[in-house]
Amino acid sequence: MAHNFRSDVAIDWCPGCGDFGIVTGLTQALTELNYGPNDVVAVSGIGCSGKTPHYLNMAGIHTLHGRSIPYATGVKLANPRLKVIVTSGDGDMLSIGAGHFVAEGRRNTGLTIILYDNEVYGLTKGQAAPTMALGEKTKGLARPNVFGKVNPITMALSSGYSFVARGFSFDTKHLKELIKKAMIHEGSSFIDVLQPCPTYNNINTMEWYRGKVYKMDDEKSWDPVVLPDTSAESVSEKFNNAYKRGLEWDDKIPIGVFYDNRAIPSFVKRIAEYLPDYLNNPPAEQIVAGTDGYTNVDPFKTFADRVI
Ligand SMILES: Cc1ncc(C[n+]2csc(CCOP(=O)(O)OP(=O)(O)O)c2C)c(N)n1
Ligand code: SF4
Repeated sequence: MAHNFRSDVAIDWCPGCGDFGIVTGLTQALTELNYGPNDVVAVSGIGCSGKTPHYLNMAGIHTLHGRSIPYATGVKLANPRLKVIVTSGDGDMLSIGAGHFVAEGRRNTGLTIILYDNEVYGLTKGQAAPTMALGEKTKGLARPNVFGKVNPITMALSSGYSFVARGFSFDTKHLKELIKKAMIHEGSSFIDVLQPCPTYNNINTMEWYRGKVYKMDDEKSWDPVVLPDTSAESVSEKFNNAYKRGLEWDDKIPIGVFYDNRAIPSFVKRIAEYLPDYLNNPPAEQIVAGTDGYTNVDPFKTFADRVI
């Protein structure tokens, strides 16, 4: 029988919050991919979005503000067989966590990062998050936003993420399909999910998004996939097309897959190339202590063997 990924914990998000649609899309994707509770781990930072692991019936870690990626990287590298999902707010990921976000793009570890993008810091009462436009004034702000905005899509592309997509939390079916694609992607995947925060953001509402989002996947000519035999010229064309689409944010906002490069080896694969036993005997499965409780690990030998 398929595992039920929704936990019994009562959800305390506000009515109408876009977070609900993300959890629905995520749990449906995990079920359709036939994962069991021991196949996946969810890691979050701090924020309304950070509560997600509590609502999932599987292993999860609610970590420090902005630090979900380092924790998730540790989980993935300790046991590369696990699928590791990061659920994080735009404040958590792109403000305090921005350095980790960029570093993860370069590594391509194999995490699936889901950005809960509501343009505000929901949990701390509606301050401007890094995705809010300069001069915007939501009801949570005393004065118009004085900061410029970052663009999560172009930021992910420039950081090196090999799978970059955008979904909308009120199109759960479409989001579920994006999450499935992201999870089977070998390298790191990033999905920017547009979601309303009805409590603090009265501008980017469900209706506002509904009137603007369109699906790139509906266009027959849109092909974001790079395979190992794709020519260098075509790779740069696909990347440039993705970047150009990533800049669209006016009357029309694209959702769907911007870029899906399957040719870049994941960090796990790169490590396995110089530590031949890594995948057969990953750190999480090694016996690190004897029956006396003392460590078996000899760091001097480990480094002598592995570091040139
Ligand atoms: C080191 C640190 N700095 C600041 C905070 C306060 N804080 C808690 S949640 C949060 C922002 C959450 O916003 P976002 O990531 O956009 O998530 P949302 O609540 O909108 O889902 C902040 C600044 C904290 N908990 N820890
Ligand atoms: S404050 Fe906003 S983001 Fe947080 S639960 Fe309420 S509606 Fe959702």
